[in-house]
Amino acid sequence: MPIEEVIKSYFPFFCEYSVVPIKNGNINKTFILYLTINKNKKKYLLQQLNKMVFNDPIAVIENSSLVLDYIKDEALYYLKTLDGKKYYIDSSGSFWRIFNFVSNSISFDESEDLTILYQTGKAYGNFFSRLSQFDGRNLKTTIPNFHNTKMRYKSLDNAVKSSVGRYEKCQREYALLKQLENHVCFLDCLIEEGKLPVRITHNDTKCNNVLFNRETHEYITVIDLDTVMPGYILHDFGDGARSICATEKEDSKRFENISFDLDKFYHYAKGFTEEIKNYLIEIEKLTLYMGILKITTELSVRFLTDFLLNDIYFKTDYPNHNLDRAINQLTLAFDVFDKQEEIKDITYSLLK
Ligand code: GN1
Ligand code: MG
Repeated sequence: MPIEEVIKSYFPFFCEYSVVPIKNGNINKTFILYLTINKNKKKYLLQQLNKMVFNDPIAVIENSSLVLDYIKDEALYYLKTLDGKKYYIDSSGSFWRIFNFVSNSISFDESEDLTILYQTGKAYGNFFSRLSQFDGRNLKTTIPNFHNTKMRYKSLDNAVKSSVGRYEKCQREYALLKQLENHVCFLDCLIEEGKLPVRITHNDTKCNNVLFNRETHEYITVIDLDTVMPGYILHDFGDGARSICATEKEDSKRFENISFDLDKFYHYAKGFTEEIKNYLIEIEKLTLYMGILKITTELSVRFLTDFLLNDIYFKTDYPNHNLDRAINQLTLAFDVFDKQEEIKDITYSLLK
């Protein structure tokens, strides 16, 4: 059993173990690991990294370790194997790691609770501000062009050309996404021209990547540091907003109910901007809100591309899953597009 092999490399003297898969994330496989060692019951988080997505898994571990050490986050840490490594490669070549299980913590896929919305913004804003002086030259780019929306569109166009049998099912969605292309890709041109400063960013600021104290609902820590890399603040702001301010979850098929909730947004953005506003330069303040439309559209583009390529990237539960996700995010993106003025006013007033 590979899992037993993994556990033995960390804990040679365990008596019993069980693993419970948890459904968080579309890329890696995650389990809660229950162990009994000397009659003591322990709980950990076990993960198998997706090597197709992260083709340099050691860089992923090194980046996240550097960042965790720098911000002195004591809530979350890697366990080490008996030979002192923060990962284990099993006999079939799979890549594993174990984290502590953050006690008394909870995460949310969605929330109406204003404290949670505000605290989500604060958590990611604080993460950004704590890294503002970090020397990013030591970080590797684990996924190049991760939030390069222009490149994501190119990949979509290529997938349309090469797809066998699936383009017919998503012509409407493709055409709708093309309508948004220029409205978001001009930001990548600004980036190419060096107009936006490179920062150290999280790059996957989904609402369920924040752990909260179960009772107080204050944030404890930000998790999933796999894509911490040099990047741009509008992407972190936008990804968090698209995920927590939507009225339906990312996997919902109730498309008619999907919209961008401006009240939720106010609370999320308040938390985020309070933490970051003293660190931003003018052009970052001006473009911050545009990250929401960019990342929402980009995620729809990514889901649709993966659908056309027969689901090779994101985990899926059924044949049209990626298409449904693409429609979900596309619907949200068009609502964000319609609400751009309000979103802008809220963001600018909070940044004053
Ligand atoms: C993936 O696996 P997870 O949920 O942490 C993806 C993100 C997407 C997200 C959408 C490395 O993140 O970019 O926003 O799915 N991560 C990667 O749910 O591609
Ligand atoms: Mg992730």
